[in-house]
Amino acid sequence: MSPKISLSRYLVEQQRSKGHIPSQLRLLLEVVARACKSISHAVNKGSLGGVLGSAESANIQGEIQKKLDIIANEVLIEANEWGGHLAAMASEEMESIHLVPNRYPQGEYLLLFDPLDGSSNIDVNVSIGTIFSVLKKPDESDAISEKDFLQAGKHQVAAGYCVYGPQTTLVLTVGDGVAMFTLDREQGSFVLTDEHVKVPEDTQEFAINMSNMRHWDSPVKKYVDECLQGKEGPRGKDFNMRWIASMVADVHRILTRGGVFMYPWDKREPNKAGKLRLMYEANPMSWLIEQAGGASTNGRERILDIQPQQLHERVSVILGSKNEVARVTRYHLEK
Ligand code: P6P
Repeated sequence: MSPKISLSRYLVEQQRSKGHIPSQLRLLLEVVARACKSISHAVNKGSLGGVLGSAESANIQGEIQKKLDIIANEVLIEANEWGGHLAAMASEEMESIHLVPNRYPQGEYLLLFDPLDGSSNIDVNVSIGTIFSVLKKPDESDAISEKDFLQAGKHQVAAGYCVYGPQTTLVLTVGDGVAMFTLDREQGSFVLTDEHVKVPEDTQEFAINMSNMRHWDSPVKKYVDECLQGKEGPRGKDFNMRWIASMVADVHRILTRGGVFMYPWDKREPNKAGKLRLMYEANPMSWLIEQAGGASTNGRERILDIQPQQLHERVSVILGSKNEVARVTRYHLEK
């Protein structure tokens, strides 16, 4: 029986062997992991903890907040304020950035997060999760402002998510592949369960909200129609479809067994690039997918190359098995 490798030991040994997890970043990742443990505990209580249902408030996105959205956001802020590793934070649940209070030392990192993604699934006991992205504070800036966050996803120094499902699993990259850690509730620690996550280059499974079909652009319609034709059609093979309406759960399935996830631009709100947010949903998930050998585009360009203009800007997302993402992207570029 090989010894259990905890998250802390993994980060120390990665730093010792690869040298790209400075102590402040290691502290940041351990603090985020501890916050995810607290969020998992609150999520797992469900109605017994009085945390289900709406908070009777709306966020910057105009979405009704669930009680757990606010709890998760507060847990992440309180956990990260005092450590001296952060200069500021940004959250899907907060309109503007959150500066580390002056009473605490300032660090060199910026933390962005969707504290509880997939909120529509909370009350029906379907997997949800926390998504996080870490950037470095620009050296030249002293007073941190929103523009310091507006860095392309390729500049992330760490990214990950914690999925609260049958297991609570933390999935992490610091730019040297993707590792998965499962929460051992008896020990209270995350234990390494997969160190070299790889997304199969091909797949027979696609994920999209089919109810939006009539609003899609033609490249997406062409791709999905070919999948639905199965082995009698141009793809020569049958496809399966999944849609959990929780990006963390859909991405976790793709990291585990392959697939292609699409939340593309559609005609419902033509002035919006897409539904998902670039900075704290698409960028961290895209880096994880690429680090595991997959691909991620907005239909036309690599998501990690997109220069953000606004903190909460949205983006069209096509990510997963490399060869499928290449096909969908090709259909967009041919249009
Ligand atoms: P729809 C959850 O609200 C989310 O942001 C993603 O996690 C998920 O993939 C998507 O929206 C689901 O959207 O329109 O299918 O409910």
